[in-house]
Amino acid sequence: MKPRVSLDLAGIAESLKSGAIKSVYVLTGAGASTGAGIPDFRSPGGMYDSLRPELITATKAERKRMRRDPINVVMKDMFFQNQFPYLEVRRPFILGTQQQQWKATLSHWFMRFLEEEALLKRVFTQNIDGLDYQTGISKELVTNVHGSLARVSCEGCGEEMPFDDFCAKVRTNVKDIYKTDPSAPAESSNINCPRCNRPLVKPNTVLFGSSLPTEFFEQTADLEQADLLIVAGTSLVVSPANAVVQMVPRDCVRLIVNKETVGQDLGIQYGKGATRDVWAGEISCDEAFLELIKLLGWQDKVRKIRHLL
Ligand code: CNA
Ligand code: ZN
Repeated sequence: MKPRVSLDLAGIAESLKSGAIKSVYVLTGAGASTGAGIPDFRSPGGMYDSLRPELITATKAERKRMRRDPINVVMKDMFFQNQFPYLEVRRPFILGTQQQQWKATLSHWFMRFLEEEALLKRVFTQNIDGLDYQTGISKELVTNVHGSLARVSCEGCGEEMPFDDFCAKVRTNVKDIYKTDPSAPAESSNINCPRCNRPLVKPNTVLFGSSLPTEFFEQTADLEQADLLIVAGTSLVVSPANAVVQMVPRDCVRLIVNKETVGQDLGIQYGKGATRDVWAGEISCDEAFLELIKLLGWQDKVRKIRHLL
């Protein structure tokens, strides 16, 4: 039986310092990167909010589907039928990545600090922005559960294309209908695969309806060693990634760093009834991790990287 951890941020910090907590696993989502300026899916101003199905769909049926659930933009069968919605919605993200527009936040740096203290066992990130790596965290400690924007390949045959070549085509072949030509009809983006000639070239992100990378299933097996699982900036609605919260042992403490409560349907408990779950409260990921950094006495680590934030 593991030693009892006082169920608040101070108790978690104390257990990290005393060595009562040795194995920390992290599950992050889009909310861990909103502080860097990248919108998430479900917050106000996010993809669900800003989607304009009438501008990116080709048929009535597509429009109906996308209005019913915007997640259809990143559905596999939709992409095979019409690549335009995915490429158009993802375009600012793709080009922003090429221009290295975003910087890692304190939330990303906190994972690196955990590694420095030999506490971090793994980060499962649902994010595709690659910000985790900017901190110099060991690549082998990061699992890109939903793939990444950094590589580009054909969804049909797997042929790879250099990221910059792809970006040049994104820029020249797709009209910026949201900004310059609101009445432009939806059209195919015509980024054809150099091998199979189908227009299925896209960043290596996992479309809904596709299976996750095999590493996810191999690496989640280690979760049974977790003393602490930090869940940061995710609505916990996307499966199977959300199942990570159920794969840790029953006595593993789960720290929820999210500005709203999430995961009740997965057994996360809030308030007085919570036996092993701690919610950092209605604060941002960066605020919560700063609080933890102070409790841990890691302010010096922040001073050293402040010029990078
Ligand atoms: P989501 O469903 O949009 O949920 C985000 C959660 O974070 C919500 O519960 C928000 O309340 C919360 N949140 C937002 N900002 C903050 C903040 N600053 N501090 C604390 N909490 C905050 O996103 P999920 O990651 O759960 O959904 C999974 C999808 C979204 C994955 O497949 C991602 O690839 C995809 N996505 C990724 C990115 C990225 O890589 N940065 C951006 C947008 C979407
Ligand atoms: Zn191909």
